[in-house]
Amino acid sequence: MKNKIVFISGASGGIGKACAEYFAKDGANLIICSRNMEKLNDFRDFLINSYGVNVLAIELDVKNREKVVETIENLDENWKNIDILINNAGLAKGLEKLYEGNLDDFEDMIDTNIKGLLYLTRQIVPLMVERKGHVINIGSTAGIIAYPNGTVYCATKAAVKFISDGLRMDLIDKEIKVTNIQPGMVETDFSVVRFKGDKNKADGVYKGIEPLRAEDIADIVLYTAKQPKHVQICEVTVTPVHQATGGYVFKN
Ligand code: 8X3
Repeated sequence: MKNKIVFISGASGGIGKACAEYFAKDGANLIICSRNMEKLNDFRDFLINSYGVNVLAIELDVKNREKVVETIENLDENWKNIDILINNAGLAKGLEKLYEGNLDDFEDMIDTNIKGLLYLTRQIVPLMVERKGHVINIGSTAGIIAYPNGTVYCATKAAVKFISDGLRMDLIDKEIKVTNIQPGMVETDFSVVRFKGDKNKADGVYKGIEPLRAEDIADIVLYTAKQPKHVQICEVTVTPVHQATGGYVFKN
């Protein structure tokens, strides 16, 4: 990945952060974005010092359409040569029956997981069409089969699958690959965010099962990015050994 430019949303924690480290270790230069600038600046310094790559850290809430447009338009010309876009920013909020759920949570998930991904993709893919590129979306097993109390989250990840499929078709005559990575249970702060800071509840999700780690996903993302130019990995579904679907899990 030497001299490649990789743009990663949601890069201050979890899968996005692990991806940034794996790509930096492999020599890529990075544009890392997050809402949390304090964490992001420390992480940028760590990446530069540890791996000697160039890293641009940008405060960005992908929900903010104007800010996304402005951020990409205002990138220095060199940084506009983005080779790989990793659409990682996403979240689950709440675990409730749809008819009892919180509308603000619904909107937060839809605005981040679908609209934010679309804003970035719409701005960055045109920068790739004259050259070549790769869009890697972080979907979910939740986008393949719904699970109880997760309807809206699952629907947003189903949208990520269909956006990935449609974009792959739209780019059929271009040298641009589209990959949808669909992880099952990954222990990050995903469940802490879902349960709005309730750490006990979040820990309960992963009790009795060995979940995936963010690094497991980063390793797969990097693998998909390193394929020969004629090889496009369209989808990867990856779960812990004791998880079959989002809602079907064996716990000891
Ligand atoms: C997260 C997958 O199974 O934890 O995208 O809902 S799961």
